[in-house]
Amino acid sequence: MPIDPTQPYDDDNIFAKVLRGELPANRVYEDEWALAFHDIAPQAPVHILVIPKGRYVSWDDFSASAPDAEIAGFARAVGHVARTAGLVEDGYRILYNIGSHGGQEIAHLHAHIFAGRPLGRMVG
Ligand code: DGP
Repeated sequence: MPIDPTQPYDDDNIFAKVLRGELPANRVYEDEWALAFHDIAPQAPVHILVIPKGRYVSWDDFSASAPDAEIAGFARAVGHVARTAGLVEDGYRILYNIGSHGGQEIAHLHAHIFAGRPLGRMVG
């Protein structure tokens, strides 16, 4: 069920529980700004999710209201995850779903990192 990106942040969302350690996740990286873990239903040979530690529903509120240091820290974490996973040589895709048409289902901002096969040029 797609979420409304304008809704207030809900601390009961699944990724908030992963951040607090209340739900298990196959973690691959963590720093001051971000946590990365494998997607539970991978859509490519590599499918990693990177989430900010701050309370943001989607790319919309994050890009509008997060402090510059947090945006930079998160962006660097996403790149670091891709590099340390060895994805740069063959390439990869970063995807943010936002709201209903984007197909966003979890109301905590997450970057999808897809890799491991040619990903095509699809938009949806
Ligand atoms: P989106 O549609 O952009 O909101 O993507 C949500 C992704 O989260 C989707 O690819 C499946 C994944 N996902 C859902 N629940 C869990 C979970 O409990 N653990 C993990 N690791 N991934 C989850």
